[in-house]
Amino acid sequence: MASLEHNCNFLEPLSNALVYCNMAFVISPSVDFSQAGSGGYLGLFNETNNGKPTNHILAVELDTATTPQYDDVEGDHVGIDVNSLKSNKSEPVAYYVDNDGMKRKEELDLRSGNPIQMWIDYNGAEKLFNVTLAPIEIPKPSRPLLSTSIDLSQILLDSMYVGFSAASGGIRTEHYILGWSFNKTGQAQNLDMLKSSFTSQEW
Ligand SMILES: [Ca+2]
Repeated sequence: MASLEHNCNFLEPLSNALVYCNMAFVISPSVDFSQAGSGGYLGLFNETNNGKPTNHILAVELDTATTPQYDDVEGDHVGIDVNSLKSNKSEPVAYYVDNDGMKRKEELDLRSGNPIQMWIDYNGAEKLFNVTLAPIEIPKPSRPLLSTSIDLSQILLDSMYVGFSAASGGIRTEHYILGWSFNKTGQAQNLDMLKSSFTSQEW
């Protein structure tokens, strides 16, 4: 369905204050987010519309802040959001190592500046939504980090936009989409051609 590379750089030292460097892959019926909040609102929601089925927004968030009111897992996490900042499912940012029986997880650090690739796959027949991550130099792990049942036909409207949102708060940050591909009806084009140029650069 979609594949992207992500890089999030913190430009100032981290303090104990709640800081945000959040990014999300988004499917939305509108590109008007003028009423959306920054920081924990991901540039997608606000206090009033958060959680409402009328949003028709699906997002896969990469979130560096632990917000208790959204039942966030501790630390950097990836979450599948349906109309709400309270994720349907979320996990600390990590990937499964293929050559170890697919049981061992390696942590990923959204603050490192190292490029990360994320694959978002949806099987419409099985209504299965998978999110898989890995460092850019690692091929797609066969075991996804997040796998959950979602009926997208109940969420998405006939006409939708696909893109990204990023938000910061409490600290100056930069977010990079290094490349992405999307296919509505089958496997998205892989980004191997782009990958070779990324890995030859210093990050
Ligand atoms: Ca979150």
